[in-house]
Amino acid sequence: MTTTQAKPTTHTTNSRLEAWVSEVAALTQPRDVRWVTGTAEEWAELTDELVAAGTFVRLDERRKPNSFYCASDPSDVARVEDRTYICSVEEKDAGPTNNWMAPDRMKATMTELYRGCMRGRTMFVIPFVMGHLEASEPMFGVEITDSAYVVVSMLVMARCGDAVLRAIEEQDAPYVPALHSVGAPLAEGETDVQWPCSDTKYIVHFPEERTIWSYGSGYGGNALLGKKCYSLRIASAIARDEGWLAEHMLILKLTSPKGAVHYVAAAFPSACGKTNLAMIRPTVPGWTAEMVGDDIAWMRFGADGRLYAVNPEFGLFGVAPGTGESTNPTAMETIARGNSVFTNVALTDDGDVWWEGMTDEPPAHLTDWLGNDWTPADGEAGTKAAHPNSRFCTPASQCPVLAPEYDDPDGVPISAILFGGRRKTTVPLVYEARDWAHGTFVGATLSSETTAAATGAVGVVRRDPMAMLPFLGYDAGDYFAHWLRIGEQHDPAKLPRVFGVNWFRRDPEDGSFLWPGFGENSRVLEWVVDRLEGEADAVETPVGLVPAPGALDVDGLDITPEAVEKALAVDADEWRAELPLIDEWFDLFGDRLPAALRDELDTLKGRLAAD
Ligand code: GTP
Ligand code: SPV
Ligand code: MN
Repeated sequence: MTTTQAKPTTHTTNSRLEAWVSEVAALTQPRDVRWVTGTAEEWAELTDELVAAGTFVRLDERRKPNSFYCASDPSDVARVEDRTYICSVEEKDAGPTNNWMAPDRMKATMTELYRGCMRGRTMFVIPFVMGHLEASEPMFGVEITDSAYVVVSMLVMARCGDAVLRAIEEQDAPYVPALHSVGAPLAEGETDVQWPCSDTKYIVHFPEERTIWSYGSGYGGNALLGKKCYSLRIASAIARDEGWLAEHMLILKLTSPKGAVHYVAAAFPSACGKTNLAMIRPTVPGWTAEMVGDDIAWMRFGADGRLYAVNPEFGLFGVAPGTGESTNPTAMETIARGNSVFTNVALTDDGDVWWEGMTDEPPAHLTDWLGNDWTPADGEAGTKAAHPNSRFCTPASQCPVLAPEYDDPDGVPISAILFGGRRKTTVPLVYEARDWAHGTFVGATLSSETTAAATGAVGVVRRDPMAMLPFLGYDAGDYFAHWLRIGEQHDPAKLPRVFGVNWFRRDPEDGSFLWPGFGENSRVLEWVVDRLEGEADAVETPVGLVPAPGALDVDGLDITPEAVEKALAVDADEWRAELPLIDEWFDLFGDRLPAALRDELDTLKGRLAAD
């Protein structure tokens, strides 16, 4: 890493980048400017500094090598959807599901916030690329941040550093400028806090300019700007313009006992099971599952007419609670290899981490995420040791079942897309859409209970189209039209087949999950792949095709046939209760709602009336 004073210097031959860095430094007034190079020495230097500052606690080298515990400010623990804006030139282009402000007004407001906001801090410049550096058109970005935590996390989550900067220079390539500040300047001699942040937060996107401005938060999705801000909000706007898809989807490689390979993408809202499905250890004998991606898929059509997906990320930013040997042993193995940052989990007395769901029995004593002593008695009294949205940040390369295709810049051909949410009622374990337009309807009407991944109430059912509600960079009505257009412009026989899933249905009698989930979800994947191969039977219902009696493999499954039946059931009364909610949802889009989706809704109404 190179260190300089905050005065004009030459660090890059790209004069536009040099000028932007100087301009930001002049506005934000950092103590110094450091260009991130991506070396192991730099990682060691930064993590040492974070330990010295009290932000990081180094974990025990034998338990979690080169890994760190970190607790945020208790107010800065999740994405802030109410502070997230799409500042398109015209309000209508942000659509009814996004916050909007005129770009000039937003820039004026934020420029005043940025003025002097890095005083007393180091300003880091992180050249990064989302996706492969060897892609035919690499998707570059440069994040400026005054948070070393953000730098360390970005080094895990994206391909960063000198090689990227050289490629930007050599190709004179466009890049997304992404400006981030925690918004906590330090006065002369003022000692820093463990987790600087501001009560004023703005997470802002200028889609036409392909620019990101973020202020006030250090939390992942608000601050690691390559992830949701670039790879979903900005990229979705680029994808609409260029005819591809930037989606909140995991990518999974499945190999059947016969050796047939299928790649499946799945969109579930935040904290609804993507990382777990991406890392699934199948319980069905003979099946192999490998991870390509766990959160984001960029999908483009190949010369052969099929839809190819790449994972633009380099790391995993996973929900910690619920991750344990019995649920996600793959993740446990990934983090055991070290090189990870754990935020808002609990710290054990022997320098390891713990969270609810890691083991059946908690350790006898912990330091909880708020820094308090914690014993199992506190747990019984309802105090969580880890924040529900605590996260592990770990290199994807450490995943023991990472598919080799992860390294292929051309990606993998997708055979099936799953849309799923967290629904206690109504939505069956699995159902298949009749065709692409119906699949688009299934995605556009996807609903889920809110989770701790965003601030606000948890457990409230809302529509979350394609699991993209918080991540769309433009009008959702136009987004639906984009999906439908893709179906019209491509060979239906080569398009992925679309399925809906729900691992989270509850028994109305006792509130327990009807389906065991996790590794057992391989039974659903088996049915999906067998459908693709023409080998599994289905029956028509008003909402789509569900497994015919006996078609879902339940051999050796530890639940009653009645529970399976309840999990798979399509109850016409429950679905009829859903109709006014879908009507209300569609009304939000006015004349920007594609007619084909109204037609799908009318078809559903007709089928339910006849049922
Ligand atoms: P983001 O990183 O926020 O996008 O979340 P995600 O979609 O990757 O969700 P993740 O796989 O991390 O799971 C979130 C929570 O749901 C964790 O607590 C999991 O233990 C739990 N979970 C995941 N899969 C299942 C399942 O099949 N059944 C049940 N009951 N819980 C699950
Ligand atoms: C999500 O909330 O969907 C996440 C975590 O994957 S964050 O990166 O914070 O968005
Ligand atoms: Mn996510």
